[in-house]
Amino acid sequence: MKILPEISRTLSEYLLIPGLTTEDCTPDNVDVGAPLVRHRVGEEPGIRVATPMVSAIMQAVSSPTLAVALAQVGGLSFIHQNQRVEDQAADVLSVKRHKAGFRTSEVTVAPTTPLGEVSRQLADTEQGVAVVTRSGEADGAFLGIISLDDFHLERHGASETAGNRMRGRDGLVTAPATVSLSEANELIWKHHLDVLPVIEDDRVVSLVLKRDYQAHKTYHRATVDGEKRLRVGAGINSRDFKDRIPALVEAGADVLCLDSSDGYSVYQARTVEFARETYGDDVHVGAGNVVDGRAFRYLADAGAAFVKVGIGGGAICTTRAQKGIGRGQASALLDVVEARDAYAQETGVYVPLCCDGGLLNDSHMAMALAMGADFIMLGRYFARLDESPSRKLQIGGQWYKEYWGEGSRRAQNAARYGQRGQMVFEEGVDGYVPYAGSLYDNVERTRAKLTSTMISCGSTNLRDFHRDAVLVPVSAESFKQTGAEVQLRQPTIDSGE
Ligand code: RVP
Repeated sequence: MKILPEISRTLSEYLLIPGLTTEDCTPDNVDVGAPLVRHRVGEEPGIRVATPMVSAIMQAVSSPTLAVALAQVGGLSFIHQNQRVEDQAADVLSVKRHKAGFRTSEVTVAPTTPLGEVSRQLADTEQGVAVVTRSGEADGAFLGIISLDDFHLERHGASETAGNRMRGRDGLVTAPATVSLSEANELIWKHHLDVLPVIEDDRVVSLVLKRDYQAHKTYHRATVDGEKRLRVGAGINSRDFKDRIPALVEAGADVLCLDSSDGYSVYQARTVEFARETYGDDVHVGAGNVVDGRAFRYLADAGAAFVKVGIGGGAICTTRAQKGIGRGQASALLDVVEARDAYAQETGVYVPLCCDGGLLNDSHMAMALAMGADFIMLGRYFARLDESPSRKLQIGGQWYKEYWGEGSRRAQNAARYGQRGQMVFEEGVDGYVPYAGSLYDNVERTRAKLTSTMISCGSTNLRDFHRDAVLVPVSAESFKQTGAEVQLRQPTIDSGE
């Protein structure tokens, strides 16, 4: 037995001391971008994020809808692994179908499809335009397009066919698959188009919509791959990885992450080694969670793409009470950061750190990044938002969204907790979090706060922030003084109302 001399501390036990703010420290100059995967020191990583926020590998959090929104604003989601391999791969594929500015047609019909059916499918998928192919299949020969502007059910009748109202291929402006987004937009404006079909081998590979033009301008930070498709991550476990990894790779997952409450295990090393032996450097597998330097070193040596830090701090987590394992997030992070930096110095390889769980407000995020984390994984934060998959409901006049832990009875994620079959005991709870609106607004606000903190500390990028941040532990007494001391007249912006 050994007792570590330092007390286990949380992120709220520290404050940042401002550094010199110079003329360079303007919001436009601050870059909060971060590496996501291991790389040689001084070289560019294979994947970066412009917004250092990723969504937790949880049923209540990372759906395809949330993954698309988060990638659009520069972060990344990890589709949860507590589902059948085929379902998870389908989720990944549906995110990868979103190309920044290019979109896969969600509705394809045949020329014989009745307008009533076209209208129903467009409404179901919230789309305004359908592709018409000879077979009615997405990979069928392209015949034309039909949009809500091309017909009216009352005027043309629900049984009239799409072929009679579509805009035929001959009269359409189209583009080849090699077209860039700016060229596509040029064509749209020049020819007054609302939609530009992109064609390869007589098939529609994507559509560029005029109404997405503004969106693309807005999402200039989007996390995209070399083909401008949105990036997405996926959770895996150390049990069925030989089936799950190939299916996720095939579906186009950009990065994988072992989903476990305690990642310091030979099973994690074997999973990472399997991926490296099978795919070399092409497939990135993050590992964790860990709370000390030994565990970091073990997973980094095994080839982990990044290492996730945090045990027991999650908003829905009861692991510390149930099993007595864990460590305050600040202490865990500081220990692992030291090991990460020593590893980089010794081997020339930088293994990014993800701070996972227990970030209760935006200042915790700044604190974790100041301490040396490269990016942050959040569950509760994203669960509160419109884009999360959970139910929104009203309780006592207030809006909430459901949020449940992967260790809860509801989630039954036995693989994450090293249990077999039905879970024998729970390590998480099932509850509600106050609804907080749209992901786009919330992430923008969080970025603004982080930028403002970095400006106060005199840093214009996260590398400098890691190096120059000065932190101070706070006493219990001064900790009490961080909140507003008056009765509020109206809700704050952050309460999501
Ligand atoms: P939070 O952001 O505080 O909601 O924490 C999310 C993290 O909590 C997840 O990324 C995961 O590491 C952990 N988690 C998920 N489920 C449970 C549980 O049921 N105990 N914990």
